[in-house]
Amino acid sequence: MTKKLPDGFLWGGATADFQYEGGFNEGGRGILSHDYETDGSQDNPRHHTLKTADGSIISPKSSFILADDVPEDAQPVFLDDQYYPSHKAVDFYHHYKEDIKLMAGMGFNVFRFSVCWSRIFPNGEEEQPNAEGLKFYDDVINEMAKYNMEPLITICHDEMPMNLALKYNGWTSRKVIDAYVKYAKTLFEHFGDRCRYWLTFNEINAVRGFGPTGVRKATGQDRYQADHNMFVASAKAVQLGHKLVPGSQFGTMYAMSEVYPATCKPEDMFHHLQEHRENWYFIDIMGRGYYPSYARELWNRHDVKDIKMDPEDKETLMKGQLDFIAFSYYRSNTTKAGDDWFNVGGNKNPYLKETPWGWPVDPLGLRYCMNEIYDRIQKPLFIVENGMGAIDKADKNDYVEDDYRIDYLQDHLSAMADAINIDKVPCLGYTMWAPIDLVSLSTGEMKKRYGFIYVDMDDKGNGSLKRTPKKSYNWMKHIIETNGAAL
Ligand code: BGP
Repeated sequence: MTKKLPDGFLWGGATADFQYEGGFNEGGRGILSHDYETDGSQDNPRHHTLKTADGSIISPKSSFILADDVPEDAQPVFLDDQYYPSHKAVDFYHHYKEDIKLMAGMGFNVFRFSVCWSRIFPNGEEEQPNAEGLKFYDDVINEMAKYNMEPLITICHDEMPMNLALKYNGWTSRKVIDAYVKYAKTLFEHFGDRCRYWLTFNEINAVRGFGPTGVRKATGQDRYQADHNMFVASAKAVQLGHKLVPGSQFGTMYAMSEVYPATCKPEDMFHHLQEHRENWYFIDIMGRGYYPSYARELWNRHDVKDIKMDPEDKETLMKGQLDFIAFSYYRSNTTKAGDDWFNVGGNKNPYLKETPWGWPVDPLGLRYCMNEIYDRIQKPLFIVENGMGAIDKADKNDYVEDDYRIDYLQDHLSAMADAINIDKVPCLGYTMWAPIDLVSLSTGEMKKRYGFIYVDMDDKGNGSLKRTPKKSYNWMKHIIETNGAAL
């Protein structure tokens, strides 16, 4: 069966502002929740070390953004001896022309990037947006247009202006819904003439492991309240976007990893069903527009007593359903009865090889996921992240022979093509994570690289930042040229 994809298929790459952009104190940008993430050199790879105004040091253990004990009146400051990767990242802020040209060289017709919320509303609550921030993304989008590359904009990639996190306890507050909708409206009004595809959130179900952005003590009750508020925020943005940007299409991005039962023991299988619902919860609510019947059982499992909902939320969710289902896929997981709900991925799958980071490599799992999501929601898909984090060894000319990456992508793209061509699952496009080396989210390091393009920079931000295509660059170029036929 041919691997050639339908005409109009979107080929591209995906990035996130705080991992890629840098320029954290330029162009009027405000402080972002993720500006406090340190590099991966400490025990906890995603560490946030803050010093509050009263001089105390806070090192959170597990929450996504805020330590459990950040006081309400905290004014965190940066520590001099600490390296914060988001501040510089790999400096797309000053390299965007060069980077877009390199991506266009591979034939990308779409590029997924996230707008940095605090570049547009520095503290999240200003009356007027920051004109310099809007101009930066104008420049980026206009540069892309020169190469017929269209944007896929992530409105919120895990982050928020730090002020909103501290003042309102992040997404637990409906005030943040208002701030988000105002921010989204600004983007629609400003970029809507050049952007048809939008993602309201990145990996919204990742709150399972990380906790919702900006929330202290992200336990069951607060977590599920924050989730609800994000569902409402997304649904409001979708409705507004449809009105303000005719023809626009919306997704929210899910972290998908097919979860297998460890054995065919009925208890493992039932646990697997419940485990699935931990993720389907998000897709069902946002894709179908209402809470599923199993929600109550899920809340009970997480000690959730009562989620505050406004009377009009039900209608908002129904009217703000997503147009397509976007997802990331890197790996599959295996679960068994008794596993902690937060410990997905703790079991080995004896049938799969793993990446250097212990992520099982499972291309057929991608085809399985695509079928499963489409069977359930019946809306087109968009694969907006997939790729292989590896330790790349550059030669003296900064050239990397990344055959392992080519193998990974070859197998995953073939599985995707089979889902589209054989199983008839509609899929709008594929944006590989990340077309250029950038800071890894889970480790805060540059050691874990994904790109087709090598960036000369180490974990502490040292290096020339020179960009050099890897072997996979030309390979991908050929795949795109043939619209998949060469797979
Ligand atoms: C996803 C995120 C990305 C990205 C990717 C790879 O969860 O949406 O931001 O970083 O994972 O993860 P990592 O960088 O930890 O390897």
